[in-house]
Amino acid sequence: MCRDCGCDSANQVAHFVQLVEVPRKLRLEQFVLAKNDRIARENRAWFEKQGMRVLNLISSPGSGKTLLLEKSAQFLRGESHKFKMAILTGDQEKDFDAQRLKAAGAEVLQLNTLSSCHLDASMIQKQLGIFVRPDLPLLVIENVGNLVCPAAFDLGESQKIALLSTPEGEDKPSKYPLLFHEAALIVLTKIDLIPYLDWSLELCEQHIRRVNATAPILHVSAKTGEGMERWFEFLKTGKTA
Ligand SMILES: Nc1nc2c(ncn2[C@@H]2O[C@H](COP(=O)(O)OP(=O)(O)O)[C@@H](O)[C@H]2O)c(=O)[nH]1
Ligand SMILES: [Mg+2]
Repeated sequence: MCRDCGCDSANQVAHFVQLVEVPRKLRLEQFVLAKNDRIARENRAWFEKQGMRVLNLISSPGSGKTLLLEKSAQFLRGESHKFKMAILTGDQEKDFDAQRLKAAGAEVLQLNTLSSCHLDASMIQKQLGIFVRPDLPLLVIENVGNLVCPAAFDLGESQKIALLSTPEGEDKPSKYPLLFHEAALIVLTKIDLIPYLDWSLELCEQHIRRVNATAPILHVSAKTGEGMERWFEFLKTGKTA
């Protein structure tokens, strides 16, 4: 969790943290995370009771989360009821992503976090039984674009999915290990750009395997469609093979 960027759920707490001595800072940080974890456990129990699957998509801004979800919404429209998807999309401000996703046919709600750089469990809990409903049994959460704080805040999801786009370079899993360690699936996006970059798939996978030995790695281009069938299969079944 970041202590310097105002990422606590209450700004007053973030401001207060700056005023007190280090051990107290640590206690406050633990308090904020412990409170979030408790709400996340409640969310998880609610999702399990309703038979819902919840994916928390985390990556840098611009790595392709929304385009991947636009293509997913278009694909799932033709599928059976049991694959009906809802999307909660998080950004600090504006509803551009919700507009794009709605145009692609998605059931979507924009969450604006304002000063906060991540979604937290209470923001999700407020939507349970309202926007988040069991008649939409797959919930995908597009987290705020950020490789750090969203990884520390459990939302009650079934799985975290990390995206990494080729123009970001190969080394981000080693530099931001928590997200890539926690991810149940890692999606390498924008593979259509490889010919234009000094980017090595082998090196990128070495960085991933330093922090996560087992998560499946997908290679996709939401722009050209390459590799997307494995992503769609994962959305439907939870399996990538
Ligand atoms: N070439 C290419 N561009 C992509 C791909 N996926 C996303 N983009 C572009 O990257 C930019 C950021 O994508 P967006 O989905 O908004 O990323 P987000 O911030 O992670 O939601 C947009 O201009 C997309 O059209 C891809 O697979 N290939
Ligand atoms: Mg987006």
